[in-house]
Formats: sequence, C-alpha cells, structure tokens
Amino acid sequence: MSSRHKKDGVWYLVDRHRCNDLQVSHPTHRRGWLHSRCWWYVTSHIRGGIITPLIYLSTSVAAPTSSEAVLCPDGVNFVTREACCKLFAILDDIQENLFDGGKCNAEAHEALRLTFSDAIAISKEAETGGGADGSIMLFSEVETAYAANVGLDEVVAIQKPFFERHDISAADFIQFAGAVAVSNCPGAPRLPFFLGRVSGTEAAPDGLVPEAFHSANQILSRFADAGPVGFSPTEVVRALAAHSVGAADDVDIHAPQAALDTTPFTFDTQFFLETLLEGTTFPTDDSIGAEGEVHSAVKGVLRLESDQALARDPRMTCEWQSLVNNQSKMQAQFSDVWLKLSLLGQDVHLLTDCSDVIPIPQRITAHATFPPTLSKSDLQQTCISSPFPTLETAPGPAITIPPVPKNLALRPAPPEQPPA
Ligand code: HEM
Ligand SMILES: [Ca+2]
Repeated sequence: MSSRHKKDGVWYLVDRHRCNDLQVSHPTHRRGWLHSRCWWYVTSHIRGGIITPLIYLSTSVAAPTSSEAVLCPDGVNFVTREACCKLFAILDDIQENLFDGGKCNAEAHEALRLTFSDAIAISKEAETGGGADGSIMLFSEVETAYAANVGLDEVVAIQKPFFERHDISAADFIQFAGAVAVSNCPGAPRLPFFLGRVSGTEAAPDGLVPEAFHSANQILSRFADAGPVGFSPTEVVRALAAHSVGAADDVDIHAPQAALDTTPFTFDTQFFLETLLEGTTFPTDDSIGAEGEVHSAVKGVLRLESDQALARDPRMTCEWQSLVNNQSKMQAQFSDVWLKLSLLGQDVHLLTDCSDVIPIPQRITAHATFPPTLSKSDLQQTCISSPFPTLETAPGPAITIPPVPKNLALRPAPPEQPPA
C-alpha cells in the first residue's frame, strides 16, 4: 500500500501511513528511515503549550496506524481523515496558480498576513463574534476599507476566484491558503490545519487589527483581548516570526514592497536579529519615513515602528532575543501561536484535523548572521539576563535588499488615468 511518484523532478512517497507526500531525496531510502520521519512529524505536534495537546486529546488524535489512512477518490493521495481529501484539489490549484509553483512569493506573504487580519478581529471585551471566520473575504468591501487592512483589498481580490471555484468556506480557505503559503518558505514549520470553520455572518468592526504606529501597550492589550483567553506578550513575540517572510507595500509610498528583513523568502531568525540593531536608514533614498515606519539597519528593509517598540519593551526583549539564531524554537513556537490564532472564534471539537495535507517545508541549515559590515556593537537592545548569541558577520560590502516582486498578472488592472 505504498507507492512513489515523481513531480517536478522530486520523488514523493505516498505511504499508507500518515506521511503522504513525504519528500524524499532518494527514492531508494529504507522504509524505516521514512517511518521515523513520520513519527517525527506526529510527535512534533504533541509538545508543551496549552492548545496543541488539548486539541490532540480532545479529537483523539493518536499516532496513526496503517488502518487509519484512507486513499482519496483521486486515487493518488492518502489522508488520515477522508473529509480532508477535497483539499488536495485546492492545494494543487493554489500552489500552481497563486504561489507560482509552490514559492514563498509575495502572494504567499500576503496569504499569511490575511490569516492574521481575519483571525485577530474578535474581542472579548466588546463581545464581538468573529475571529477566523472568513469575514474579511465575505464582507471585504467593509473590512478592507479599514486603515489597518490597507492593501488587503487586492489580496482578497486575488484569492476570491480560487475560493469560489472550490468546495470550501471562506473561513477555511483563508487559513488553509496561509498554511500552504508558509510551507513554501524554506525554514518554516509545517503548520497545522483544521477544516470545518463556521463562516461569519457579519463584518468585523473596525479597530481590532493592530497598526504599525500603535504602542507596545496598545498592541499587547489588543492581543490580550482577542479570543477567550487572549495572547500573552510572549505569544505576541512568537507570532511576529511571520514578519520574517514579508514586505510592506502601503506603509511608505517611496518604498513599495520593501522587505521586513534581509531574507523575505526564508522563514529564518534574521528578523529577530535585525530589529534589535540600531536603525540608520530608510529603505530607499526617496523615503523620508512614514507613519508607522522607523529607521532600519539595512538599505531596502523597512522596519515597522511596532516591531521596534515590541523588540525594545522590557516585557518582550528577552523572548525576542531568545529567538535569534534559534530556528527550531522559532518554528515550534510560531506553529503553536499561529494555530491558536487560526482557531479564534471556532470550536475545535467540531473541526477535522487535516494537517497531513499541508506540504512539508524545506529545511534550512544557515545560521543567523549580522548583515555585512554590522556586528555586535550595532545592537541597540539586548536582554540583560542572558548573553547575546555569538554570531558571525556576513562577508562583503553593505547590501541593499530589492523590493519583493508581485505577480502583476494576478492583480486587478489599475484604474484608468484621465487624459492629460
Ligand atoms: C503586532 C502586531 C502587528 C502589526 C502592527 C502588523 C503590521 C503590519 C504591517 C503594517 C504590515 C505591512 C503591510 C503593507 O503595507 O503591505 C505587515 C505585513 C505583514 N504582516 Fe503584520 N503586523 C502584526 C502582526 C502580524 C502577525 C501576528 C502576523 C501573522 C501571524 C503578521 C503577518 C504579516 C505578514 C506575512 C506581512 C507581509 C505581507 C506582505 O508581504 O504582503 N503580522 N504587518
Ligand atoms: Ca526572513
């Protein structure tokens, strides 16, 4: 009951165990090795933290046995739960046509941001419903007009046709596309995905999505108010690993698509390192700084004022620093907090665990490095109670990070200019 197939020059093992689509570099690898990778996947999801073990216990997810896996009607894919089979058609479509053959491209970055903007819009205090309910897509004319969601009108317009041609709710589509998007970024964790969200019936109110010019206090209280238990300052730091893969298009009009770290296509810890460095420049020579923007350490990179404030806040600096050059911690903690975000406003007991449909991201081995010409002496903020990790400086002269290109073919046409 196991078979191999080759796609885009890479061999995949389709196994009757949970590890379908396990990427193997040598199709002749022994099964035992492959199985140990499968066990790694399962056990990596059962670890400390509050929500993950709860979910696994409450949905009775044990380590899979061969009898648990089912062959989907497509005759190719195996999954633990049959209800997840429909996701493979969506996976293939978005990988091919939205993420340009499975890349960590601008559209993937945007898909991740959309998961957050939909999910965080829920308030305990104001007793709003909402959360990860798809309202940002279903009521896009209302929600994408909010200042904090600037630019997401374009993202929703790009994603809507994909959502509409498949059998899936808007709420699930947004979180599924985000999890798949992250899997395209080398160094990322394989995010868990649960299917079956109930879609929202009204737009989320304005004011629930944090903005780049908000203070650390404003951001922390917004997160603390999101959902039944809220998010701690530590969880906020961990969630910001997302800014390791992305750009800002609408913060500084003189610096469109400016990357948020020097490696916007890799889910690595450079973001946590670079935001602790003293800021000396704006992304382009034209930029003079905009609302929500502060100096960054590298030309071409845009630093959000909120990232700077959180990195330097005594409640968060040590957690922030602890992620520098700690790839496995960054992965594991981001995965946990993203799962919690992706379930806001939903009852996990009613959802189906389809995590085995999400592709396994490429691993990275690179260590964090100070950008060329910079070193420890350029650090502006460090944790008092633990030493800063020893890092090398990348070789060569100072660099400029180019803007992250968008796929213009997917974008709505710009409005016609009136004749001069
Ligand atoms: C502390 C609260 C946060 C604030 C104030 C914030 C703010 C921003 C801003 C202003 C941008 C630039 C948008 C643009 O101009 O195109 C951005 C980009 C982004 N944000 Fe956040 N964000 C926060 C937390 C998060 C979280 C928790 C996630 C995901 C879990 C996330 C994911 C992203 C991604 C992936 C991008 C890049 C989007 C792209 O490249 O198009 N953000 N964020
Ligand atoms: Ca990065």
